[in-house]
Amino acid sequence: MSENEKAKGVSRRTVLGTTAAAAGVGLAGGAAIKDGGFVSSADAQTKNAAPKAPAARPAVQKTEVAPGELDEYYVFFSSGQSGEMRIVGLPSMRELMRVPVFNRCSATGWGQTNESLKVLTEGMQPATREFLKNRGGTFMNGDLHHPHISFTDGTYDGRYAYMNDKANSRVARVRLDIMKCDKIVELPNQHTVHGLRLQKYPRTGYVFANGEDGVPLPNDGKVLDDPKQYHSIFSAIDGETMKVAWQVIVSGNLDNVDADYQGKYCFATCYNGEEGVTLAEMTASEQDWVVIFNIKRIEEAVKKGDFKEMNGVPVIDGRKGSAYTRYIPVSNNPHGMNTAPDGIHIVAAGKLSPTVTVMDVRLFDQLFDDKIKPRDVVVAEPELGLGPLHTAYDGKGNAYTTLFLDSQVCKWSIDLAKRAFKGEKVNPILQKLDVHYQPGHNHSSMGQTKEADGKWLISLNKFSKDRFLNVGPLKPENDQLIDISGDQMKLVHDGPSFAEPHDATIVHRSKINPISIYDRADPMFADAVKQAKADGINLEADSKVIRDGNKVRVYMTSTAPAFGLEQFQVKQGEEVTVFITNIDAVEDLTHGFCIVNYGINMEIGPMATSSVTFTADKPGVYWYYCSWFCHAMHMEMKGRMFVEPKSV
Ligand code: K7E
Ligand code: CUA
Ligand code: CA
Repeated sequence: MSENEKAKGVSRRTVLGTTAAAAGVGLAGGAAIKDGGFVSSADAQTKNAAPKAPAARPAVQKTEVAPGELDEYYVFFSSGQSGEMRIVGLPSMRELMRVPVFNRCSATGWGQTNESLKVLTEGMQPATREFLKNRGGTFMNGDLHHPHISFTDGTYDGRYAYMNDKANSRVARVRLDIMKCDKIVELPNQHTVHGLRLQKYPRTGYVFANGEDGVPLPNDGKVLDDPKQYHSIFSAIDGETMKVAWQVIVSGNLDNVDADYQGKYCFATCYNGEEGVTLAEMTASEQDWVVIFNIKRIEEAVKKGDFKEMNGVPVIDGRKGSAYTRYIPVSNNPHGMNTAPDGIHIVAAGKLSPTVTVMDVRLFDQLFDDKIKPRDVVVAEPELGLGPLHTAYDGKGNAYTTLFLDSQVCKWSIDLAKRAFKGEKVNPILQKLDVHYQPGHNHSSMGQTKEADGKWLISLNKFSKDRFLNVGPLKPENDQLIDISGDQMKLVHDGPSFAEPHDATIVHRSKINPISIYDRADPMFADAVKQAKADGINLEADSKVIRDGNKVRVYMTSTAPAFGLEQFQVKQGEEVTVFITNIDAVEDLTHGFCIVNYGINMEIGPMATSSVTFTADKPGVYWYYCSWFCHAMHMEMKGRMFVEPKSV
């Protein structure tokens, strides 16, 4: 390939084209992958060329949120391999907050404070704890794909966000009153958790988590290259206790999942019905399937003991032929699984097929009673375009499916698709809108609840290419805002984002009610309160050093602009725990605590206590300072730690 071709981005297209061809990835109807699946990129070059004249703007909903005004919606964004959850305001698309979950955070001390380490480690499998003993005690990375908000009666209740870590098979929960992660559970027996959705009715309830990769059970090295003995697992986690309630072994693997509005069923796409381990094997068949799980039957199986206990979890056999599941054949390698707000229709996106498969959940009772055949639950299968990945809804009977390869959002009518399926000569496609470029998920405002309001759609595009100032070879993703309130979709905003939003949940602001000042009884720092009590310390008043053998506990208050202690002394080699209590009961008055040249920093929110433990292994004078700008004399908010050398 010439330098010129490379410069034109041909390499990327060629790579995809070659891989796809090698794998025998065929698209139904003989459709070729248009331009290798990527937009032609003669203009995709990365010089900061003169700006193009902006296209004329059609009349749309107002996106400007003027200074002092607030957004109407919260968007809870995943960040993929960055490992955090992000909060964005819509329609401004301004990033409001980052909530560290599976990542380390320099600002807040997530991954370093005792409070965060407890969250990061308490739900670990014993073997993982052992494995990480000499590696910092926690995983350093995470891959957060799917953040979803807890439900009561089919709509958001503002209690929690739940999310998965594809990298290390974990599920986390963020408390929406303080926007901090309070629980993480590592799923046993499962290798990778990809799709994650919640029970919508009567409430959450269960957190459903798909196992993507198959591995031997147990995965202890006795079986290696014998894929026939590999299994994928589906998990249901209790959203209150954050313990795994039950797991189901499935045939094939699992990709994305969703649940009904009746609390009876959940369903997952499978792209590897072949149970292959190479790309060629995973795409060899004509068809894969959607697995439907019968929640009531599974709960009964747990009650009557029809399971094997593995790592403390009841594991049910739900492979083909089981009473607990049904397998609906769909075109090869489906991806997204999305329930419509009508509570009736569910849509599996074809990915390698230009079609999506629409099923009617009202037929599932008959399906499980064997009164109808699996394919009888399919009520439409419209052909939408190339690479359908995910579907969103407006609550008015329309669906919006992302077309990865076509770089478009396709708006279509569920009703017209059903009529076409019955043979009527109607076209279900209402509009196709170009997005920039290669969309994965898309989301509509309140669209994953029974209160879908049909106002906004965001398209989470995997490539931004020429849409922003060039920042080097690593480009941001592009989250595009689309007005869907009228008959026609209208693109209104480009929003760059760092690696890498897969999924987002758009929630009306009336559903979310965070606090501004911590309650002193907050469980996040209950351990610190307990330790202080044992040491005879009143955290809100006392600043004092407690010596306990080789351990030193340093308690201090922080109130702008001073720490309770201007100095403290420890001995080299001692294990030091510093507890800081922010006694400023003032909105937006956060302090930080950073020890220079000791690698320590943490956030202390208004009326919170934060603590950090380290070994004072370097002797000398070390200044500590407040890292959160809090006062006119913030620079002066500091003190000294003296580390007395070990006597030689
Ligand atoms: Cu489609 Cu992980 Cu939801 Cu990415 S997944 S796109
Ligand atoms: Cu306290 Cu800056
Ligand atoms: Ca397949």
